Amino acid sequence: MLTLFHYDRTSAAQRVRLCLEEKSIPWESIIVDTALGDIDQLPKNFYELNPKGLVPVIIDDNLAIPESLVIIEYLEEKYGGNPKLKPSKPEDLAQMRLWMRKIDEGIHVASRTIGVCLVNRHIYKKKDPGQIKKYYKEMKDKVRKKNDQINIEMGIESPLLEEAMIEFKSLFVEMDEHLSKNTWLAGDNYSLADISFVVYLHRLDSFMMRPLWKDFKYLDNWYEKIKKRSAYKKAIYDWGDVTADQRAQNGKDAFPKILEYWNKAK
Ligand SMILES: N[C@@H](CCC(=O)N[C@@H](CS)C(=O)NCC(=O)O)C(=O)O
Repeated sequence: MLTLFHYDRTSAAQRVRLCLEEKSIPWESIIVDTALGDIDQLPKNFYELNPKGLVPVIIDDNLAIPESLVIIEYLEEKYGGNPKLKPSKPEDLAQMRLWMRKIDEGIHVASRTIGVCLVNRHIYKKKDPGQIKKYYKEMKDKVRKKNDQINIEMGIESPLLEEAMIEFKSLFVEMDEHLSKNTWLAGDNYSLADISFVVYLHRLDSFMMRPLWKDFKYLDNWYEKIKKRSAYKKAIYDWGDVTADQRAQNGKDAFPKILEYWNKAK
C-alpha cells in the first residue's frame, strides 16, 4: 500500500491528501513532524527518501517520491480513475502547469514566511535553544534558513512578511480575475491546479485572514465550493491542526499590520 509521510497541518501534504482522497486511493500514514523545531522526529533514513528532509514524501511500489507537485501528478498518471484531475486539452494542461509553477516560484516560501512570523517564532522561543540550534544546523535549504532567521528575529515587522502579503495579493487578484470568467483554474473541471492553491486559502483562513479577500468574490466562491467536497473534509478538516488556536489568536493580533501591508500592495 502507498505510504505518505506527513503531518496534520502541512499545506504541501494537504494537497497530496486531497488528491489521494479525491481518488479514494488507499494509503497508510506515517507522521513526521519537525515543524515545531524538533529534528529528532525525522526517521533515520529520511534524507535518503528526501534529501531536503521535508514532507510530504510518498513510497509507492518501493519508489520514494518527494515534492508535493511532483507527487500529485504522479498519482494522477499512475492511478488515473475518477475524478480525472488533469485536463485533456493541451492548452488547459499548459494553463494548469503555469498556475502550479507559481507555487515553487514564490508562493510556498511566502506562506512559510507568514507561518514563521506569526506562529513558529513564538513556539521556537519556548523550546530548548539547543534543540532549535540543531534544527537549523540540519536544515538543508539555505534560503529557507536565512529567511527563517530574519522572520524569527523581526516577526510581523519583517520585510519578508510585507513581500509575502504583496505576493499573495497579486496571486489573488489574478485568480479572482481568472475565476470571474472560468469555473476552475484550468479547463472545465476541478484539477490539480485548484488542489494546489486551495491549501493556501485554508492556511490564510486559519490565521483569520479571510477578510483580506472579501472583495474577491469569485475567488471566495471558488474556495467555498472546494471546501464542500467530501475529499476536502477527509484531507484537511479530519487531520486537524495542533497549532489552530495559536494560529487564530496570533493571526487576529497581527491583522492590523497584515492589512496595512495588504492595502499598500497594488
Ligand atoms: N516544495 C516542497 C515543500 C515541502 C515543505 O515545505 N514541507 C514542509 C511542510 S509544508 C515541511 O516539511 N516542514 C517541516 C519543517 O518545517 O521542519 C513540496 O511541495 O513538497
